[in-house]
Amino acid sequence: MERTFVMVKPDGVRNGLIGDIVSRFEKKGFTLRGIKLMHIDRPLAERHYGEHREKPFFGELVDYLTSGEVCAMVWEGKHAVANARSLIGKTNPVEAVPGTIRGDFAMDVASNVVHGSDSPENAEREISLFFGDSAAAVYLFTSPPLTHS
Ligand code: DAT
Ligand code: MG
Repeated sequence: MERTFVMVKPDGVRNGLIGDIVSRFEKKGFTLRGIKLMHIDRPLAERHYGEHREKPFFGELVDYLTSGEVCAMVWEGKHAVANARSLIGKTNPVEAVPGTIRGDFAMDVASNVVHGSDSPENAEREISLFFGDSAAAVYLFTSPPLTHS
């Protein structure tokens, strides 16, 4: 069984989309393994999106991710990474088809409501970052570390 890291971003939390997003993953057949509401700090946001450090939108991306609470989740299932990415839809909501989360709930690439890991390796890295002992964050609600499966 594969795991993936999914996060409802601050605009998704502000707009009341946690329930709908969780529901879509449950109905698809995923198993929820971890969930917490948290406010992430800038170093964690920068580590999470480290691959985009040189991109012109990096500063704006970190501002956005730290602008409010996020809902961090671990979902498990067959081909969890690829199945989650297909539920989420294309990065740019303009291209995300209706029926996907971004196709239904987002307009702009800079605030596209949800994150999903892009590979099993990155999924485990992100699960450690957000659910491991050393996660540099203020937890509103917390759960035991999920680093060891
Ligand atoms: P994804 O989130 O689909 O994996 P990504 O890893 O390429 O997409 O980019 C990470 C996030 O960065 C993305 O969800 C939204 C933001 N982003 C990507 N391209 C952008 C752009 N051209 N302008 C502003 N934000 C962008
Ligand atoms: Mg990505």
